[in-house]
Amino acid sequence: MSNPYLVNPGRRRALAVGGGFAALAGLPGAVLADGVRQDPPAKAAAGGGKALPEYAAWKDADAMVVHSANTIELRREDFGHSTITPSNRLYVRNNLNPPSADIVKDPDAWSLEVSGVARPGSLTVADLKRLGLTAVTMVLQCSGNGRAWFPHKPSGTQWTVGAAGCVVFAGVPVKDVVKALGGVAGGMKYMTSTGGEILPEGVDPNTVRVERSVPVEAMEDAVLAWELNGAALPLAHGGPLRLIVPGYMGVNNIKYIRHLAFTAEQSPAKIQQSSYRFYPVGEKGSDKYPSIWEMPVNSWITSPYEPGKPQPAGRVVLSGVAMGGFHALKEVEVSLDGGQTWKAADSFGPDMGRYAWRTFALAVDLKPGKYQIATRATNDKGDAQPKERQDNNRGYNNNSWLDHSIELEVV
Ligand SMILES: Nc1nc2c(c(=O)[nH]1)N[C@H]1C(S)=C(S)[C@@H](COP(=O)(O)O)O[C@H]1N2
Ligand SMILES: [Mo]
Repeated sequence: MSNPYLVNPGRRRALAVGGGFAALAGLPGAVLADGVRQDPPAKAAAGGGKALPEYAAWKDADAMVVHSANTIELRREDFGHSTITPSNRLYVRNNLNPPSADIVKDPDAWSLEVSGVARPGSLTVADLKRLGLTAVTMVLQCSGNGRAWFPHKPSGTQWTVGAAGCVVFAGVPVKDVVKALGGVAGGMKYMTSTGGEILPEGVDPNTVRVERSVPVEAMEDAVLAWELNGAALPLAHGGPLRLIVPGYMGVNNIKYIRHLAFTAEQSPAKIQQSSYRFYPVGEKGSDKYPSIWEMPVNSWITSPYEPGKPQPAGRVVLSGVAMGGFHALKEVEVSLDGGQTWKAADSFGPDMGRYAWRTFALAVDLKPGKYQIATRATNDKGDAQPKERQDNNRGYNNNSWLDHSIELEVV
């Protein structure tokens, strides 16, 4: 089969697996209006043909790229336009193998240890359910999302845009739990949470443990969640109980949480001390560099997105998702000419609050030609997406509008 796109739509996905970007790589590559060349992400399709792991077998296989058993992303063309990312299309990222599925058989029995409060103790999920209830719609996004575009090829999964979703979590506000336990103990500056994975034997636990600290103020909006998009939180997303820190990068949202601690210092775990730090290429990570906490403003086009397939001339509705990050989204603009001129796009669909993303659209009339479609979001604080990514060793927090732009051929 010489052209993988000349197939009936039902088979498109199957053939696109592992071939979508490879096909694109065969094209000359997009030349921007200002002469900057943007190469397609070379390694993005590397794991595209793998099967879903058992704990995530319920995911929508056609919509996902399986990089590895612990790293699964949503295809750019499968974000949809209904604001909420269905659970079976939400990306998965595990730093360690997930615990046994047995832990979600009786979610109410899962117990959480809480320390660094006036009256430390253990609470089961059943206990937590009696303390309070809230729901928050938020973007969950891996800090490595967009890593595929860093030219120095940082180690780690070569995510493009699909390590993000906008979902609803329900659970108890952390504030309510803290109140029930007499308040945060004096001098505590961080909220530190520990994942419930079984650690491999014979290694220093601090080198592998998934344990993250965030500033104690983050407690204000944090939730201990047992529900995702209206159903019990699945193991793949941290069931039976997960800490949610809205506006913070994915890594701070600890799955299968077993210990919530208010601490004077940040966790001694490697994942806190040296990994997930923003530092220059070629350097070694350490606590002198900023931790990956607050999420930056970002946006990207999700449709039309059919690499290698030209669009017919005439009216086209360009659409995508835009998020303010830690702050609420203010506006999103679209460029058809690689960032030389911009037009405001309309947000549509429900506004689900500061931490959710918004879908946006711009209808345009396009003559035959090649267009470099870029989007640029700005948040309430006044932060706008920069043109260029900010280089850093691990390839975190890529919100470059240039990297996220797409080439659209119109015939
Ligand atoms: N216990 C635990 N929590 C974790 C992780 C993990 O490996 N273990 N990975 C973190 C990272 S890096 C990300 S991006 C998100 C991914 O959440 P998801 O798999 O539900 O999409 O969970 C975070 N919380
Ligand atoms: Mo992540």
